[in-house]
Amino acid sequence: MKRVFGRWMPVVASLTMICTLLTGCGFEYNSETETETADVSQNGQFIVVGIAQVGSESDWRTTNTKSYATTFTEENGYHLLFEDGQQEQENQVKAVREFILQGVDYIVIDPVVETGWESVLEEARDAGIPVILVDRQISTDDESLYTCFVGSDFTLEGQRAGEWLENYLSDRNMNEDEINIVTLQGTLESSAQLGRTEGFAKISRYHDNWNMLDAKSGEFTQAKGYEVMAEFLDLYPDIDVVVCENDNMAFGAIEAIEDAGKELGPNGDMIIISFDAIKAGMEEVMKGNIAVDFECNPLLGPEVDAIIQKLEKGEKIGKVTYVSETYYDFTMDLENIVNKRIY
Ligand code: GYE
Repeated sequence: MKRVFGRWMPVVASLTMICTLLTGCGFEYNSETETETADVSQNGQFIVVGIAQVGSESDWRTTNTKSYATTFTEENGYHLLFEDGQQEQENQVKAVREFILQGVDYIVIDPVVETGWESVLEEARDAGIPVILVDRQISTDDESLYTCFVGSDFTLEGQRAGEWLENYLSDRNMNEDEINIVTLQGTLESSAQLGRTEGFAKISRYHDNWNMLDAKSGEFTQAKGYEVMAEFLDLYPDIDVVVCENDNMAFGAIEAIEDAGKELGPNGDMIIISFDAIKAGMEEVMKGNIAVDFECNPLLGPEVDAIIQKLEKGEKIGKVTYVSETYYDFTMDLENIVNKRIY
């Protein structure tokens, strides 16, 4: 599927400023629009990719953004237009509309939430621009609105977390005990939140003794994670398990638990189950503050690159590709893995 249109059309381009974080990576970080004629593809020399990122709410996200920036370089034949949605769908939709206007070759979206994408994706489809969904999915009955998805299977991650807890409790002869559980959820209605919550519930619903005391969003941020955990500690005097739907919220929760004078870990007052397994998260596993961390791979740039290269050659691609992931817990010797971890 070769679309010459996007590469040759002189476009109304945005006034660009270089994103501080990614200075030197040669990508454009769009801010206010200004009328200026430019051919971002430089006469078809580059494949122009517009990425509508969620925001910069977590370390996972920072690594994910870096992965795009280091993949979609001019050396690799790309020109990258990047927009940070600051956790607002409205900003992402606006970014996609700008990409359409600019006649990019591919639109890549990490959708902040699952619903509300139909009209803008229809516009992209009408313009003939392939849309690749990355990291999070959308909910729609019309699969022709996007070309494909690549990212994590969040429901599986949540389910494996539940299964891990089952095994942990049975290893300690605690499977009949009353277990009080609170959940720090991610951004509500995002795939990562919906999947992890639902996956864990798939297991918890078989255990009448697992008391799901409360669940509240910590927006995937450390500050909010602290706030929500402090609130839970005030409300519930006897929490056994804290499920944090990402590592940054777990870092906030650890601080709140320490400030409340409680002890973390298998021999302490409560344990934390987390998701992402970024290097700093795994270090907390090594310290015993996080009991288990379910890996979520942020290095999605090369995955998207592989898809685009196939599309360029007219090859078939799968509609949904899940990346493979594992988990790390307090019983494992993690030193070598942590030392090699690049994020
Ligand atoms: O777990 C979290 C980030 O969508 C997988 O978003 C991603 C999640 C990740 O903010 O840290």
